[in-house]
Formats: sequence, structure tokens, C-alpha cells
Amino acid sequence: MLFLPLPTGDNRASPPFNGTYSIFNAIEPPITASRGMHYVVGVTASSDNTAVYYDHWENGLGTGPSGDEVVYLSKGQVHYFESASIPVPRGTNTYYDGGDRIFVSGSLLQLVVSTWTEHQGTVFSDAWEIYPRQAWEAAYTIPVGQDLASPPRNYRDFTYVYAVIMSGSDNNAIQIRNAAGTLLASTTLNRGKTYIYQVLTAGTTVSGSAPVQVQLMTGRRDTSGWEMRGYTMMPQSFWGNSYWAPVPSWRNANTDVFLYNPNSAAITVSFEDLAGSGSFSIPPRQTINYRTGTGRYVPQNSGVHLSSTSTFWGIILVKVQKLHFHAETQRTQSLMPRASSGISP
Ligand SMILES: [Ca+2]
Ligand SMILES: [Ca+2]
Repeated sequence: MLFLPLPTGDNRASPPFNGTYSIFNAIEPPITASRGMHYVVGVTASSDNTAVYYDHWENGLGTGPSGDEVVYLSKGQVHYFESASIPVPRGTNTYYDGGDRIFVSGSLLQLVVSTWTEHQGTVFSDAWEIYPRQAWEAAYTIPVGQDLASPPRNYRDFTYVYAVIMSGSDNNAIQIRNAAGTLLASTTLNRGKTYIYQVLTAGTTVSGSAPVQVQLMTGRRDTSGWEMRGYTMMPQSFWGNSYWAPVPSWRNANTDVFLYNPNSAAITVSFEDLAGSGSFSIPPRQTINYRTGTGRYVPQNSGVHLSSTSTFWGIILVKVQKLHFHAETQRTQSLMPRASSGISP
């Protein structure tokens, strides 16, 4: 079972958010709200006779293999649920959108969500890989925050960082804390409902009294243009101390990896790529990128192996220059632990 994240319509009381529209509009205003939002869900079946039950929130969420629509897929078949011009503010008319539920029987389903504003279109968007409800946990640590955009790091890609937190059950007590453990915000979410939090500092933690899923929307805006990126957060219990980052740089695209040390002591991270190997240190509860640690981006045609004696995690960022748009599109990815990726060095 999956819950679709990134709704256009869930509001936080103060400051007001009209769901993801408000985030897009914060990164690159003004975006015309009256043109609405676009939302696409792409699903791929891993075996024949896969039944995909689509359950809209607008008429209430059901449980188990039920919903408002059933699609049958064969192995490798792709299907899209897509809506255009979803109103802002949202209202309750039916669209394919965040807050809906998908139940799958017959196979594992690969599911990717993309959303954008109709005003700006797909040049200002990204895609999020969505984990099934069974893979959610109740504790997450966000490896990036808006403080990274300032000195000494100057990682401008994180000028804006928003966490979009969704609950899979009713009466889920959500707490947001900084890396030192100080409570920053709290709320209670029901099933399929969302809370948006602007992440000011790297290492901010999200916890629930029951499992949640957490998506990130990050952005920058300056004289060279604007850009937005999306990430799906991995629960902290899945973090490890050895990763393969399988995304190389290529012509006109630089790949970087942002690594967070959740420990109370500095850790040493060893790296190996096609250009060589070495190690660098990450201070306690801080984030540094591959370029800072190694002096270079991930080389072309090269993956990266990263390991440490302690737990850490990170996200991969690819910057693709698209000069015609005077903006950038990008691919993003979260680091997968070696144990779950099945890749051997
Ligand atoms: Ca819907
Ligand atoms: Ca329904």
C-alpha cells in the first residue's frame, strides 16, 4: 500500500501553506495560483496480473484492496494517473493528487510521483520515488537545511528546504526537533494528511508516534536563475556505514553527494572513485559535500564507494546545465545502503 505525498491542498495554520503550491511559490514567486497544479503518478508492475486499486481521498479513504478505480497491469507495463489544472486553493473536486491511496496486489510496484505548477511547467519540477507504507518508520533525520546555503558551507542549492510529512494513520503525534534535540514544532496528523515544515538547519529530525513518510523539496534562486529538487527521505533505522553512489557526472553535468554525520563525534569517511581514493572528516551533526571532502565532483563514468566506521547518510545531487532555459534541471537520488542495494564492490 502506498500513500501519494506532496498534496496541493493540505494547509498548515501558520504560516499558511496551500500545500506544494506554496513551496514552489516561495522558491520562485510570483506563480499564478489560478492556473493550478499538475500531478502525475507513474506505476510499473513487476509481474503479470498486478491489480492497482486507486483510492481518492476526496470521497474518503478505504482500506485494503478497495478504491475508486482498478487498473490491471502485466509485467513491466507502465500506467500513469495524471491530473492537470488542480485548483489552488484545493477544494474537494476529484483529481489524481497527493493524499490519495494506492493498494497493489499481485506484485511489487515501482511508483514515482512528479508535480509542478501549470504556470511554470516541467522545467521547475522533479520526481520522487515513493516507498510503500511497509517501508516507513517513525524517525527521520534531514541531512540538509537552509543553514547550509550560508557561510562557511555556501551550498546555495539548499537556500530553500521544506519537509513534506505525511501520516499513514490517525492521531499521529508529529515532533520536529533540531540536531541538539530542542523541540521546534509539533502537530497531530490523521491518515493521509500532511504537515509542511521549513527546515532551517541540517540535522533536523522528524518523528511520529506512528510511521510517516517524508519528502523534501529544496531550491535556490539567484541572479543565474532558479531551480528546485526533490528527495524522498530514508528512515534513519535504514542508515548504514557503507554506500555505493551509482550516479556519475557527465558532459555539462556535475554530480555531488551531501553527507550528514548524525553522531556526537566526528567521523572519517573513506571514498573511492575512478580518479582515486582517500578520506575526509565530517564534524559531529554536520553536513559536507563530496566536492568539499575530496576536492572534486564525482568523476565522469564513475560511481563512488563511501564508507565509515559509524553511521551516516546522504543525498546525491546532479546539476545539468540547460542554458536555453537559463535554469537547471536535475536528477536527484538518495544514498542506498549497500545491504539493501545488493551491489557489491
Ligand atoms: Ca484525489
Ligand atoms: Ca476513495
